[in-house]
Amino acid sequence: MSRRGGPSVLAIVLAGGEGKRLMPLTADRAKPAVPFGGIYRLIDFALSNIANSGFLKMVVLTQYKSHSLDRHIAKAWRMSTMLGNYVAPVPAQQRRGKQWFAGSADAIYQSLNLIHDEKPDIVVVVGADHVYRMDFAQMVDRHIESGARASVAAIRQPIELADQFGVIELAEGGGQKIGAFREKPSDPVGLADAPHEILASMGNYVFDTDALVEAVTTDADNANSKHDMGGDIIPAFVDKGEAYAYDFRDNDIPGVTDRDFGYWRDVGTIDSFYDSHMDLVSIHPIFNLYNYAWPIRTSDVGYPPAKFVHGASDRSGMATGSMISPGCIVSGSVIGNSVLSTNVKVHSFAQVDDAILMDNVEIGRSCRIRRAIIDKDVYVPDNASIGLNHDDDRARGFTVTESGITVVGKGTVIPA
Ligand code: ADQ
Repeated sequence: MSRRGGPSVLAIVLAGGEGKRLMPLTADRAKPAVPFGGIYRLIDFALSNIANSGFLKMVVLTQYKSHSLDRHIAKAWRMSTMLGNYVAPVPAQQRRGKQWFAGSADAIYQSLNLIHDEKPDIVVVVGADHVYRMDFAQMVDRHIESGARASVAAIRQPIELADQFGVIELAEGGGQKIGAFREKPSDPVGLADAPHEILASMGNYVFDTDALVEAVTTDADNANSKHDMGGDIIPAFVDKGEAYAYDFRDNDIPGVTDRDFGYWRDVGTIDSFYDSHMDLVSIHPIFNLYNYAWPIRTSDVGYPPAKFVHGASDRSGMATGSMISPGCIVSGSVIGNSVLSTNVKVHSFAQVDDAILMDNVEIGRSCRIRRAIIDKDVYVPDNASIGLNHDDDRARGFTVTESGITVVGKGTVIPA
């Protein structure tokens, strides 16, 4: 789809990540399908950014445990009147026989037919694992102005995190040309003006179509390659002097204030996932879901409004400092500092604090829940407690992080 007068752009969303560090939330779903913020899935942020950028032709490359991802895309995005049929999930083509799950560059290689069919001028490739707002159209404009064949979105990060990122070193001469790119280095060098920071790749790229096709085709024949965008493809462009960095600080988003300017968060661990939810329910969250100038879209869940009733207790159910999704019923119980996804029921005399409760969770009478994440379809029987005694939590098979967050996996049956 081309913006008026602009180049034609195809957006490819890499959505095959395993998300091992998010276990048990990724036990049977890919990381981009992990529920976030009550009504969203992680992939909604990437897809909303692309749609808001004006790029309505997008394909989502799914590989790993993609069932719930496919379902979500069909419900939330393929049926969307705005996008018509443009969002298409594309499973692995299995061109490599058994070896169908390889790196992200292989996923693009296996789907080259889509690029050949579409014949875009530019291909925008984005990950699906992060929470942020970004206008990719501005990055495409800068890509074209710079004469780059490949552009890499870049953000400063603490040097301790270098081994989680592709680290960019700009070429000498003061421009945005990339001089070196090392994927997850263990011996990073800090920036000249900020020795405790590095310039990290955000895993979002803009390519001239012919250059991308050639790069992934050449890479596919390379037996020494891991077929990884960050590990193999970008370094190859850097070697040829054709890669430029795009500074995320130049990205100007409507409605974004000083506070959330530059917000980009990998919710790749339970702790970061939990913390970003606690940010959402804080008085002045850094990431503002209520910025309608750059809306984050998801499926229309079709549930009735959340409801607060007396139930068996002598006072009404209530929630403070919380986000309560449609379909929830809070009956004679108290919720504080929590995020409730759709269709959650909390019964009388229960107390839920600092928690994330996902779809269809039901909390029985007089339960106590604290600092916990409870995944979908879990029934917590009357009088149970979760998050108050970690030994007890572990004995029941729940995951407890070092920082003391208890995670109950999807569909776990908790004995009475
Ligand atoms: P990682 O996130 O570690 O680093 P990767 O695991 O390849 O890299 O994930 C990148 C994206 O590709 C994710 O959205 C993931 O879901 C998806 N993906 C991975 N393998 C896939 C496959 N076979 N098919 C489809 N999708 C797949 C990357 C870059 C770093 C950069 C960080 C930023 O390699 O250079 O710094 O992202 O977080």
